Amino acid sequence: MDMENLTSRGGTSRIIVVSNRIGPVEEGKSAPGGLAVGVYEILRSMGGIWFGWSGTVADQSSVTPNMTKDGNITYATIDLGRKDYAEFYAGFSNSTLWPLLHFRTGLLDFERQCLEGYLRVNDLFAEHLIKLIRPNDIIWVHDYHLIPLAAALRRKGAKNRIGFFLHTPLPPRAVLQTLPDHGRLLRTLAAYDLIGFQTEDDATHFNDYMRLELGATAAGATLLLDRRQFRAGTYPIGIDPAGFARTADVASGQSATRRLKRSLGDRKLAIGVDRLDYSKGLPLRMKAIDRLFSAHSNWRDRVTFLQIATISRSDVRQYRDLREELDAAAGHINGRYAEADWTPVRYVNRNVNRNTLAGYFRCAHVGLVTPLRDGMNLVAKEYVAAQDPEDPGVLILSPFAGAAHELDAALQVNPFDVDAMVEALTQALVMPLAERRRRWRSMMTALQKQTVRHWATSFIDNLTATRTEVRRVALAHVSDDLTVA
Ligand code: GDG
Repeated sequence: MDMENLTSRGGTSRIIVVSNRIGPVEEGKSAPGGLAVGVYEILRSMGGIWFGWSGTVADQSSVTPNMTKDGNITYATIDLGRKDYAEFYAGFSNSTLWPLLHFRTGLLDFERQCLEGYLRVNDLFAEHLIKLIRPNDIIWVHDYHLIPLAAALRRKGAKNRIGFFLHTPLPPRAVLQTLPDHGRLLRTLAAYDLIGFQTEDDATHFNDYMRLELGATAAGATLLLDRRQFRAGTYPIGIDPAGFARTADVASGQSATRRLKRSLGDRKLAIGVDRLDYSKGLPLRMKAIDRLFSAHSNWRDRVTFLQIATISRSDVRQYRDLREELDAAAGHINGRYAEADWTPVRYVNRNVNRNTLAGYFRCAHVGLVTPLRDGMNLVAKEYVAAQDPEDPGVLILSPFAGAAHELDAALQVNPFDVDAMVEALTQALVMPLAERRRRWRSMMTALQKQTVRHWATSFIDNLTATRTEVRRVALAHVSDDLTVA
């Protein structure tokens, strides 16, 4: 799929991607999230407009978007005012929705004022967008910051095809019910034509919530609610495995990776790379590293654990608390086991260059990806793609990452079970080459089946087809009283 294909379907369809943050995130700035990595990859090849927040907090939110062009991507960005930022971004998006969507109701902070701020910023996005879009444009909205955006656009008269992709998990109905006024927010999803999820479980939770909680009815794969018809589907996000493999291969010969290898000597390397986020299971991972050295003292001085944890959302209290907890955990392990010439844990809060990261993955014997809950987890996929096919490392993966469905040849381990993580670590460190190769080949095949390009083209193709398909189903199943907006 590319812009030519879309154009040849009649009309001048452009793809308009909308997300809170836009990419690529510059080095040295805040942590690049998986969304920016995935969407950037796609827009670079397909072309289109990317609308979102510039990342700048100003006195007032922007009155007009700032437009810049880079190759075939046009960026349209707005600054957020301090109040909008605090209520929409730090407040409702990241203190209420993020913990809710990751099953962490105990961490949920809810303020009505923040919900109002969230709805207000979604209206503001719609106000800017409505001036940018043309009737044939296809609009693809990303993630939990923008749930009510299509409803806001429809109120302003947009008739376009609008799709939504949720990068996080969607928890079951009983968890969603803990959000005050949940129905008001979640029924706005009916304003989209297609809603995409990372896994079947997420899509099932959505269907159950819509039917049992809001009274939506199903006609085939189409849901009907508030006189609107929409579809939900599963679109697991992928990476560009061949491209990432090449990057890792080249980077492994470059100075950053060579320096890392030299500093390890004969020791093995275990690596973790995560945004510093409580969904990623970092304190329990540190506990497992601690227990590896206490319960299996033979591994002391023979393994180094490198954890790259880029600072994220540092104006949200839970993230500041987590940072303190991890500083203490890393310090504690090093204080207890370090030798003059061996540091068990290298803990890095800096944002590392993407090529360098690929090189680090390639020389790591073990990749530790142990989130407590994660929509997909691209790091797991990148770690696999970066491996040397002749001598691949071992991925230890939580079953609570969306990626676990495809990467079933990883060593899967429950991250709440510290002893099980220690066992997986010792197994990974001594795993024979034949088994490593067999597991790696199986995982690499899975990655090649579901690339980031496949993710985007299947979503856009299905979104493009929705109206026709929905109309056909509607004619077959329901009275013509229902609108096909
Ligand atoms: C959300 C969902 C879903 C990390 N540190 C550095 C760095 N990264 C890159 C990784 C990877 C991306 O950021 C992180 O993606 P993840 O998928 O692992 O996690 P989230 O940021 O939580 O992403 C997640 C994703 O959206 C996509 O749908 O998979 O479940 O939570 O690409 O490599 N990149 C660089 N320096 C770093 O220090 N350059």
